[in-house]
Amino acid sequence: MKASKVAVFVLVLLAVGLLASCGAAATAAPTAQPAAGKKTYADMTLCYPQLGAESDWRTANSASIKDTAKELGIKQLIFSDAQQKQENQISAMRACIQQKVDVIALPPVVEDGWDAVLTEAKNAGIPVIIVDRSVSADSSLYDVHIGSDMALEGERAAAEFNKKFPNGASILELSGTTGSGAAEGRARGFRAKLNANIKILDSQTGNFTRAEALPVMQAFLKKYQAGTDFQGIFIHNDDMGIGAIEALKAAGVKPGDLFIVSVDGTRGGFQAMIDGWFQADVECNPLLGPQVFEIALKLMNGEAVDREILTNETVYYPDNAAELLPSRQY
Ligand code: GYE
Repeated sequence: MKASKVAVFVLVLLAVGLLASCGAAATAAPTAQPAAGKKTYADMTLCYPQLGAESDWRTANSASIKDTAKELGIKQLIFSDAQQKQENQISAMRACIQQKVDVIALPPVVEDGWDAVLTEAKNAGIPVIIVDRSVSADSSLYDVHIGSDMALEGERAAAEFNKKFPNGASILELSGTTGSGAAEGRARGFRAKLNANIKILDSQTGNFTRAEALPVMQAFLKKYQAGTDFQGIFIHNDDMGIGAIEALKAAGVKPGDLFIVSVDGTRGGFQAMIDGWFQADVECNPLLGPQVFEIALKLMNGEAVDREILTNETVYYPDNAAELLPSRQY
């Protein structure tokens, strides 16, 4: 090609390029496209070191995370199950840090003992969302907490006992995993609001599982006479409530003999209300997937987020449990 022809060719190329870019600018939808350099869900690798599979609440929480990841089309979800062991969660987190994931969303099994690994994530520049239960670590070590107000749930449970027993009573408590934000918060809120004339006779942990609650309830029933020594039970989740019901049935206790308040609002809890075992079920919502990913994307893009995002919840009662059960999602 001669020099003049080359020049014309280059000019034509430049003109075509210019036209193409003008056209693109004119037709691009201003909001549908991500702003230049902005990350999208397709860029996201999110690490979710789930704490276990101890309850129906947890199963629903895991499903919410997995389903939302699929719906949004994120690049990769690194999901693991720590079987209620903090050391497993910590090693899963360390593997994610090594892999340089974009965001870690951690549902911590217990409150204490996270400082070291959170510092490692921070030093690696990986944002951390604490999901569901809280941590005791300094809030500078993570970006945001998304979950329920566990103390408020305990307060709501206490209000039910106060209403039922204006002249006082003795009750038992079947509590969740020792040292977990859920159990500690519920116990704290419960004690803060419970009337002074209602005595907590005994409190033992059933680790949030049906299997562990059953023998705890059996031991309670050996020690204390239902109806005489105690009139009610505060149970920290529906799964433990279902385990406790088995023990109560075996001991000849009938639905309604005791005033039982549980937490979560799972289908199992609704069934227990319909069957007359639970007199109230304090809601705790596990469907946190959509919020977790929305906040994760904001963090990836360096956008500001609230430091504490609390779930809006209520209390359910037996009177409309049968009506609501078919629409329960977990
Ligand atoms: O109430 C219980 C689960 O942390 C809120 O953990 C969660 C609790 C929930 O095992 O069922």
